Amino acid sequence: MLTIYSDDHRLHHGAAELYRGQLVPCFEMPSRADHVLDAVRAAGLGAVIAPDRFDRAALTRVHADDYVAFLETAWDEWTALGETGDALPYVWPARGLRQDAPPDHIDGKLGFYSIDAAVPITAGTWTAVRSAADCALTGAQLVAGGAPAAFALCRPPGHHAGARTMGGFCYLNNAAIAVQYLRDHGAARVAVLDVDYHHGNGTQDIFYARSDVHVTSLHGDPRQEYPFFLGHADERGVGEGLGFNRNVPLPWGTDGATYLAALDGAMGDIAGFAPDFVVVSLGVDTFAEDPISHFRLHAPDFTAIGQRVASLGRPTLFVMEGGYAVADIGVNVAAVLSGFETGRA
Ligand code: Q9C
Ligand code: ZN
Repeated sequence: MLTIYSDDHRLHHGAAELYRGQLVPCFEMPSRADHVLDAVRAAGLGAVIAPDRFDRAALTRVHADDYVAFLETAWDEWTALGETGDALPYVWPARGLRQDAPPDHIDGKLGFYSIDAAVPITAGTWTAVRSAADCALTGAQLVAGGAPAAFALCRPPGHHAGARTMGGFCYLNNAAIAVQYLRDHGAARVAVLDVDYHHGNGTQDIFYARSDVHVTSLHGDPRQEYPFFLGHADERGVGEGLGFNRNVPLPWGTDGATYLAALDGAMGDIAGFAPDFVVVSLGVDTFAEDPISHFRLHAPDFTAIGQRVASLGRPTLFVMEGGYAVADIGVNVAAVLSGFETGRA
């Protein structure tokens, strides 16, 4: 399968994030993508190509126009204050505060358009974010055109970004943008399978009231784990979308066997939906050595995940999400993709 990748991701490099009361170097760093690219090449998965440039309109099919405008201008508004470091939010419209009155000042906007502080905006963030979305869109274009599979090596990741919110290292929801592109180019039904360690709150929220997109997420139980405020098993969708969202929260310490059994339990639902395409939000932060996560998967488990996805027998777009054990990310991603290729054969 082809991999779609842009060097533009390097332009996004936050300095620090809050971690247990301290400012520490951002876990979501450029070298993550380098390791994935190296491993994809070493595994001989296929050529690596640059993304095409897509219209801004492909982004606003999923995200609100005012939110995209915020992302486009945030750095300039920040530097106009004389600031030179990263832009970070520090106040949010939580319970008891107004959510219907976007502020004018950049400090207010940063909080209005975010769910947490793990989203530094730097000089090159918008360029990197836009190119990551282009990678996902190029992958969607490939599978829409008949390719059996593609891998969008997106950085920064996307699944925590909602229609009008950034959060959890995510700005534009690359997977959701790709799903909507597929719907706009002939697909009747698209299934999302999110195997990142964290619940894909943004993806869930974007498609929650829709029956044309089935979203399944396996993740750390939100009673114990980020994002804490979405991802419970009783979230099944709303209105027309009722029955088209499935969450499988799992406890800290979940090992490969338990994880794969849970995945098997969800596969019938996805197959029964008879999707025209499958979009996999591919995080490998379920790895045993991940520094911010608490599952215990190893390389053979990632191969098995790829084989399970292949068993669906549908054209599949893999979209890179999380994974922070930097030296191992590439091997684990390549294991999923190789498992898919052998499972398909
Ligand atoms: N500051 C993805 O895997 N922060 N995002 C955890 C450490 C949020 C993870 C606390 C983790 C977000 C795409
Ligand atoms: Zn994650």
